[in-house]
Amino acid sequence: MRRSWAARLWSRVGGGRSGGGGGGEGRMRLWGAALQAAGRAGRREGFPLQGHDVARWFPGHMAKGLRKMQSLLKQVDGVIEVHDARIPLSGRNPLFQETLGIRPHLLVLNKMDLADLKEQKEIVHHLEKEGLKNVIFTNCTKDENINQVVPLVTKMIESSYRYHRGENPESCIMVIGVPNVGKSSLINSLRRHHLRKGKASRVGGHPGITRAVMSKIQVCERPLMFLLDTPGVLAPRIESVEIGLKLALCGTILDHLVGEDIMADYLLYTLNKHQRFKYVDHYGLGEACDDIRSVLKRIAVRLRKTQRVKVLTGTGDVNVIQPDYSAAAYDFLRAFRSGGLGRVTLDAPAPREPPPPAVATVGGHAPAPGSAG
Ligand SMILES: Nc1nc2c(ncn2[C@@H]2O[C@H](COP(=O)(O)OP(=O)(O)OP(=O)(O)O)[C@@H](O)[C@H]2O)c(=O)[nH]1
Ligand SMILES: [Mg+2]
Repeated sequence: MRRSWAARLWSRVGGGRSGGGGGGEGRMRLWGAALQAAGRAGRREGFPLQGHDVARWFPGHMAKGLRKMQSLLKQVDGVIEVHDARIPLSGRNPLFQETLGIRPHLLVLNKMDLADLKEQKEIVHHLEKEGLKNVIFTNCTKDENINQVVPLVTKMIESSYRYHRGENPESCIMVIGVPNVGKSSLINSLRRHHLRKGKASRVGGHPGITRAVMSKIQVCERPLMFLLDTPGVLAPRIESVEIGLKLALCGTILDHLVGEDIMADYLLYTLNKHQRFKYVDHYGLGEACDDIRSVLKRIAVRLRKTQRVKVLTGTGDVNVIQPDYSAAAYDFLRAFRSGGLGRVTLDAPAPREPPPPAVATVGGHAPAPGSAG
């Protein structure tokens, strides 16, 4: 299939492991180095997107939900936009900024437990440049950083030019975001943290769990704060196939609308590109590889996921046992989504601009304007 010279080279680099002399730790180190080298040398330089459509998924409940959210905007004091920390720079619905972005706005990058946070600073810097000054990373399943949400929202509301609270001490915040990013989980987590109360909003592992704008849910007593849960809303037109694939990998679009096969291939491409090689150990593959068919075949064999296929030959029907590629792709996606393949961030922030060149000074003083060098 799509097996470039580089991929072949990669397999050879990996293959050198068994042939190499020595053993134990030395070999492990060598193997680690080989993987690194392979990561640089053997991965695909790009992902072929031609011939693929951008997934479209804008069912009725999303359009209805968005209308309702717009109509309720006047009654809320602020907006918490929840997004997936694995795609901090892409996939947010631009309609939110256009139609709902006028209120005090907090961006919660949730599922931080699944994201590779080594470039967190660069990401925050990048978002700041886009005008997003209030960003928090959270893990709603373990209530990590949840204690920061209410104080920050309160501060944002109080410093907003619309703030004239008068007698009414309560605030109401709308929680928005694309599907399956953890909006309802955030509400439940805040209630657990501040009120020691159980779930108030239904949560689920696939997109489209919350179907309608819900009534106000109290999440804190002091200060008195209510949150409005809303259905996940995707942009009616997703910007590009690549963003669609990232959204799909994070489970915000129904898998079958995109196709598990291309999602698995894009996942493999991304893991290799970002040098996240945990999948090699996870499936006992022995070596990194950039050919999805070969990876899925080995996953299927390892998981004993095979299927009988009838093949018509000249002498009659023959039952052939084949690897179940779909089951393997599904397992690969599920492992990624549950963190089994390690922490991965699918977006890479643009490199920071280099600092301006230092002005040469003489004796600690900058040269006077217009003076000769
Ligand atoms: N690993 C991890 N999983 C999370 C986190 N927060 C939520 N989840 C899981 O993500 C899935 C979606 O959570 P929901 O709270 O239903 O997401 P939602 O945004 O309300 O989804 P819709 O209502 O469908 O738009 C569930 O399986 C949650 O358990 C988190 O911080 N880390
Ligand atoms: Mg929900």
